[in-house]
Amino acid sequence: MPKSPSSAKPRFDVLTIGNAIVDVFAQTEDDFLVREGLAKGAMILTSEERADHLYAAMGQSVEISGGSAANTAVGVASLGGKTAYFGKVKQDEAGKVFTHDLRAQGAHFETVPLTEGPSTAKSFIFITPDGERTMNTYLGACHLLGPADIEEDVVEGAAITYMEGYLWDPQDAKDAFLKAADIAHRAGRRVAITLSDSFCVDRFRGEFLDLMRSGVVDTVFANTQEIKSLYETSDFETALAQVEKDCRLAIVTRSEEGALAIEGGTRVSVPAFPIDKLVDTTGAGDLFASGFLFGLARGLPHLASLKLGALAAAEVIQHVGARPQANLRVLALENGLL
Ligand code: GMP
Repeated sequence: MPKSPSSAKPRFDVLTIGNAIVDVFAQTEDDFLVREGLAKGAMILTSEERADHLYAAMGQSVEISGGSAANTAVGVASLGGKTAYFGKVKQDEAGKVFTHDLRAQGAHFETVPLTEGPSTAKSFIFITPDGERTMNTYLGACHLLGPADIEEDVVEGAAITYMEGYLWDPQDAKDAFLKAADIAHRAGRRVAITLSDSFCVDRFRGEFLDLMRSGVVDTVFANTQEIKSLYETSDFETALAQVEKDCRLAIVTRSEEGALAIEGGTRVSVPAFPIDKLVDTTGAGDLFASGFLFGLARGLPHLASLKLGALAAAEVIQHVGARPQANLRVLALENGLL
């Protein structure tokens, strides 16, 4: 819990920290997932060899900068917020593209890139005809993100520090996470985690619960599957009743059923924003978080923040890729949300 609200005006609305990844997308049939033994809808960690195999087996592809928390930072920037990002790339082609794309949005991104060693992370993402995405991630350079990459002044200057549960996969990143959370709370700022993926929750359930119960994080983002996995229940209401006790603020997304926020015994919910056609769900949760975090950082009521989240998510699922293609601030203004 923050000890006291920081008196200094934040330099950044949102700092996000995560695995820096370039996404490689291809459309595929469900049969392909079955043949390759891929759990539909999941994020699966893969070796470089296996990634090479999947790339060779993949149809025509398109590469777009990604990384869950980086997508969220870009979404906040697109809404007109000030953002910063920490994540590790190598100075290779993919790393340069990733860096360019973040900075092009005006985000502060100064994490020192690797000059040797593992290459920039890539996620090979298969989009099935129903719009679902199945991700296969080679983490590469992400394994080298560590506590030394936490820029203390940036954390202190961010109203909210938001981190991925995915950071629990590379070894040193969890120490980076804990260091950032500590600095943020000592500066009176807010610390949020996204549970990232239900299989990720399965790998680190105990640790994620500890983070919430001990107050290392004060805000949690999860989708239906993740929250059910966290509490090992098939009943959504049971999971909600638990998370309400474990964390000060919880935001739960429910795909086409919308989303809700729970704080201090009060629940606020919104429907999903209407869409014309579901193309690719990659980034739905990331962009939902952008909208909510932007609203939270600017002191909006949760209902307004949820609506911004739903709007940003609706934009990103109507095209391939997890970065917004439209200016979200313009969209929000057109829809009377700002
Ligand atoms: O999954 C995060 C968020 O993305 C949800 O809370 C919705 O706002 C949005 N979303 C995800 N899947 C769908 C969908 O199939 N239809 C619509 N309209 N929104 C979705």
